[in-house]
Amino acid sequence: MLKKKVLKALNSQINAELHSSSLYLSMSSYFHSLSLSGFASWMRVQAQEELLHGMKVYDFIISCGGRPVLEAVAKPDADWESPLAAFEQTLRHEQEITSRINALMDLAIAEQDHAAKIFLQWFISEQIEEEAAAGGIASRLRLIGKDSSGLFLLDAELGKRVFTPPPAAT
Ligand code: OFO
Repeated sequence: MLKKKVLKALNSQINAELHSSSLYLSMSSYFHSLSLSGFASWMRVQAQEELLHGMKVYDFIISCGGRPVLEAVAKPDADWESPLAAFEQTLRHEQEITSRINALMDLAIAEQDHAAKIFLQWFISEQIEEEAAAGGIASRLRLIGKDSSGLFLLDAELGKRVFTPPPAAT
């Protein structure tokens, strides 16, 4: 059974993940408006992954006998100054999510909630990848600058990312 404080924090994490999903879907729409279909597709995959992260927390709460409680999801931004600005925001956003996950882990440790600690380990590792991906693309966009051929090459590369659904539960 989850400790009350841990349950509250996990519920709040569902909301944060759903907000991440909504933010990245909004960025996907922004990239479509620039005719950057590879960037748009990359962000759409990212939005799908965030939804999965939220569902992972949702399912964990249920498997521990708790009840997930959903809250309103904050409205995402809709426009950015440039592709670089969107990826800089993505990196900042992921850094904030990392802080939230770290705080959740601190809480699980303080509350001696061992199941939550094991569960959160996956998110700790995932955040390393999330920050590296967003930061890497932002760095490449900085190098590309105003070179549109570089931008289109990166667009083609990002378009190759595919969403891999997790194996169905048995
Ligand atoms: Fe769920 O990792 Fe990004 O926000």
